Amino acid sequence: MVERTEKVWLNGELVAFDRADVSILTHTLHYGLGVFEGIRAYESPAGGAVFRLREHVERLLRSGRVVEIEIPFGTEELERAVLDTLRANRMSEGYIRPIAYLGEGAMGLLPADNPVEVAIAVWPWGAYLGDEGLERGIRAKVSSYTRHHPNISMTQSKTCGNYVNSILAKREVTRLGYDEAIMLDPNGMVAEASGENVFLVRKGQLKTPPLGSVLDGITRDSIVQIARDKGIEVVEQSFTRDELYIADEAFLTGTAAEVTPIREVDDRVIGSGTRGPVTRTLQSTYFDAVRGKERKYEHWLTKV
Ligand code: PPE
Repeated sequence: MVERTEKVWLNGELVAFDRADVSILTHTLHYGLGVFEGIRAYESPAGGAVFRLREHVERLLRSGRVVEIEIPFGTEELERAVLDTLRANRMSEGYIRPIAYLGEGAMGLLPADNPVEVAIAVWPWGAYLGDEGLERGIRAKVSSYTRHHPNISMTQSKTCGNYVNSILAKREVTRLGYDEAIMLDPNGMVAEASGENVFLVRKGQLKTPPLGSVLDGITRDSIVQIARDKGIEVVEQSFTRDELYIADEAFLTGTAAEVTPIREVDDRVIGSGTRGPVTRTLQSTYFDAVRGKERKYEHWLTKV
């Protein structure tokens, strides 16, 4: 179970965790139309810092725009709120979960005047796919569930309801003994994992599916920048599941999962069956960047 912290930010105020309750008629609870973010803060030599706070807050606002949830706070207010929530809980490292949801008002599928509520919770969260996963890599399986078609549920918004599809996929493959689900888009091309973007490495080149059926991941973007800075060629190009089978290396990226190597897909060993050299380099630079140990990427950090 996730560890409860003392305070939650709710609609502009820090309140005790137990007082941050919602009504049973919360519209989002019934129909899934809400938007959320996942952000991490890390301990750095200069104290706690949030990784790419501005980009996460902006994506939250964009998510709202896509599904017509008008968030009644601006970028700077939300940035301040994230920092205040961490401080109120005396946390310099951890996971941050802002959520904007439709509160109590109308029921039914036309939530015209339901209030838009905004909450920010934080909690300590270790390696999402395990410490061993970060080091040795995880075993993935292609799910029988297809990832969203943009005309069914749009993919550029982190909409709460989108994650039903992710949960079905994740449950399916973990029940079979795998660590993570890889999902194909409606055309059968690799899209993303249940909550991470996917990359492969082949002949020194890095490849990740283009935006369309995948979320514009902030870790994905960070890895693309880090790779290009290192002179590694990066292409955003669709690929099939079998291209993944014959990759030299593969890995997942996400705020929660960070940079997690994939050592097997559908029981095919990827490359050497462990974390490959390109993955290792990118992962290690990523961890240095988030922990304030890479000068070049210090602009990605906001001090708590
Ligand atoms: N795709 C999906 C579907 C997704 O949910 C995430 C984040 C990503 C890609 C990677 O995006 P980014 O975090 O900006 O690099 N998934 C969040 C939710 C995890 C959860 O279990 O909750 C996350 O990583 O915070």
